[in-house]
Amino acid sequence: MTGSAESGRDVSRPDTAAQDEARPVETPPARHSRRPAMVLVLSSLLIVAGGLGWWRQRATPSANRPAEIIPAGELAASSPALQPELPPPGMVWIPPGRFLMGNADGEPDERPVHAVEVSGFWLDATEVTNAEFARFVRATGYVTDAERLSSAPLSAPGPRQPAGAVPAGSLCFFPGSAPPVSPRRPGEPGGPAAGDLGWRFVPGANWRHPEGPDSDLRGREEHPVVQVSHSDAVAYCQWVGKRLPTEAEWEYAARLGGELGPEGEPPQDPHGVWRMNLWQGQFPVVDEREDGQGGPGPVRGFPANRWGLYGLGGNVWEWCADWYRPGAYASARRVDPPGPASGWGEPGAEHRVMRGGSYLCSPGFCQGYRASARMHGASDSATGHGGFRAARSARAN
Ligand SMILES: [Ca+2]
Ligand SMILES: [Ca+2]
Repeated sequence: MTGSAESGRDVSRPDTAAQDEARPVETPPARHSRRPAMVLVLSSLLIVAGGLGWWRQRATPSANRPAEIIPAGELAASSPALQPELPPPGMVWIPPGRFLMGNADGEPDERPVHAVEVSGFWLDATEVTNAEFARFVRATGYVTDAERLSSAPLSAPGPRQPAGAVPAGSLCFFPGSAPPVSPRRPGEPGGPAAGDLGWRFVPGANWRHPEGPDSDLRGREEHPVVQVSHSDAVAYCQWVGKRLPTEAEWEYAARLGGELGPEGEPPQDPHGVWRMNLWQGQFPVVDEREDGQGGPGPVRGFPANRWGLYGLGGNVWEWCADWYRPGAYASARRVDPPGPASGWGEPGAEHRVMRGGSYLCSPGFCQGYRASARMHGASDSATGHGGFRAARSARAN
């Protein structure tokens, strides 16, 4: 597991994020030159955030914080009339509006809170399913990154393998394979390594075999596709005439859709019923599955939010269009921000944004299901809890 520990240091974010926030012009952190395959795996380890994710002793929302600091947002006055066309199948119209993006009590990369205006757009009601992705692959012959990229398994014991010396594969999570978690954040001295959190590189793991060659998709047609990279998600979206949502669109839909509630609310309803597929119990040892789901579950497994969107929070992380930079909010455009022009990370493996958390997130560990929480991974990286949903701009009349 030595490689995992090293990778944790390489991808840790807090210091960099804090520095970037103080700098209007960001400079990517200095990096050692590494083999591309290593870079892929290192980057992949970052998006195992449900386990490796940013470790967070999250601040309790300030009791004296004015309510208007983090509002629910508001819709443009004419929004009900702006739905420009008949709904594309499986998509929901998100009316234009404005909101305060970010979280003053969140991680450094969630700051500063800033006003954003979002044009109306279409958003898939659910995460893209295995059945939908299979149709794309059957029609195009597309081969995903995890099916074709050879990567050295850093989580395996023994000497590192040269790039190309091992089969293609991806990172899989195995609950119960790890000791109790450290109170420290992954990557910090004394903090848990990815391997200690239950993650292993598995040759032959890909979207068809999410947990490795012996696994398959039988009975999981309506589960979200996983083990897909940002590049894979973009390819799918292009095929169906859509695109990935921007990070601002995603957060706007989550906040105003009401699914995730105000910041700091638990992801349970007032009766204690879980509203999304998360992890219950001590991570990563025991998932008590109080929400009825262990691992990714059906994309409509929990009630939709007020706009008819399912599973924004939890189930699987969702790729967004934006490049990731920890200090991006300091210079974000107010209207339909597209995100920064380039990504943070190793040259050739720059990172894209992911949102929403996964079935590995929990109130006591990774709180990635929060509306403002940000995660990221290299464009070519894939994991067992990473998927996506697609968006589409309104067509001009
Ligand atoms: Ca669950
Ligand atoms: Ca989700």
